Amino acid sequence: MHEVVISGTGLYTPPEAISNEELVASFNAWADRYNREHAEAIAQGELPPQAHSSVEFIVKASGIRSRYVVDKAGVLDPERMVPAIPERPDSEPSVMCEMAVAAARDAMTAAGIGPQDLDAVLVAASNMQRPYPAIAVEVQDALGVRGWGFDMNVACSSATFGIQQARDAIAMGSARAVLMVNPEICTGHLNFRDRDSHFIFGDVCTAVVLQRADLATSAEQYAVVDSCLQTLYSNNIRNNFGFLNRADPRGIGKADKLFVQEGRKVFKEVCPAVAVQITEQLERLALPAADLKRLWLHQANLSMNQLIARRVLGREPTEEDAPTILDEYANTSSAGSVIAFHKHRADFSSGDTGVLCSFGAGYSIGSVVLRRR
Ligand code: CO8
Repeated sequence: MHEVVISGTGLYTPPEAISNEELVASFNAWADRYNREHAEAIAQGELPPQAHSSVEFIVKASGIRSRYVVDKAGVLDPERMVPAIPERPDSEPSVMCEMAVAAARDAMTAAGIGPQDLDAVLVAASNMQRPYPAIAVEVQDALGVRGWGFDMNVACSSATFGIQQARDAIAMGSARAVLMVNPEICTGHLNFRDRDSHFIFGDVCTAVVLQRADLATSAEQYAVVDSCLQTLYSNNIRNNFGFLNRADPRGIGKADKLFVQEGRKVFKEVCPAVAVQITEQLERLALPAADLKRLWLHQANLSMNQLIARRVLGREPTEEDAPTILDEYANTSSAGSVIAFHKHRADFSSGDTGVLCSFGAGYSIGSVVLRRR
């Protein structure tokens, strides 16, 4: 079995951002118009009125202050509230491929490798823009990588599950190095007219190069000490969009199926499960929590992260213990914990250890112990 390291990470951040203030103004303009247009039905109790969203609620409930998006104008237009992303001809790179290639090049530069050093590409994300050909195979072709690639979806845990797939392939000798990339266009599957969730997500792409330790040459390397995955079936976060939607005899003319969740239940059920998973993993590794320098946690909700970090570390966590990026990026699904790792490790010295952890729909939980070489 080969030892495996992360030898580089990359980040592509879309150029446009939306503040809470802008998002709430758009939502409230739509809600006011909706209430005017449906005044009679609302007065007769046939339809519920749409309440205003609020910046204060969003910050207090989630910690989110802004999000990057692939298209700002389409999201903010109260007539539309859907990103405007024109379909491209098959001869052009897909949007997901373009984002993936940008993040991948960043990660490959950091790792000091070229396409000839990679044997595989995994595209791991919550939403794929098409079922086939796999986005991973398109990315592989765009980068000039020989070998193989496939897409995988484990919702918010796609990246940690992807890291374990890459690690297994390298450890067993079926690849020398794997590019694992997470193009997340969450705004494409978010209902911006749903007050409970319109503020939650943003768009981004992260990339991770995993390599056989004896072949890695980059200045900064993180040994993958251990990875632990868990799935627990739950209906509390769902996306029912799928190819059979059009086959439902009652479905014609129905609205798109988008992201839905029972946020409170998710909070209550997922936080303890994550804390137990990390704690048991550390026990199995005989690694005291006090020896951890950092938790790079999934970025869905600030209070969730504080609760998990408190349970794992057994004390009040600082920003250094569990850094926050969701204030700027919002929930970027699988990419969140990788962004935290990408941006918050400059102070690591040889031997310093941290846990990269994701959690989300499925439920799915992935925790990866990383040690700076
Ligand atoms: N503005 C003002 N008030 C609001 C708003 C709003 N926008 N929204 C709700 N309220 C009100 C409610 O009406 C309610 O009022 P009342 O008390 O009078 O009934 C009150 O605020 C409280 O509402 P909630 O109980 O819903 O609020 P919470 O405190 O629970 O906060 C959160 C809501 C922020 C959603 C929180 O529950 C949360 O973050 N939970 C965890 C969610 C989570 O981590 N989910 C993971 C999802 S991501 C994933 O796994 C994969 C997804 C793949 C990507 C998909 C792309 C789209």
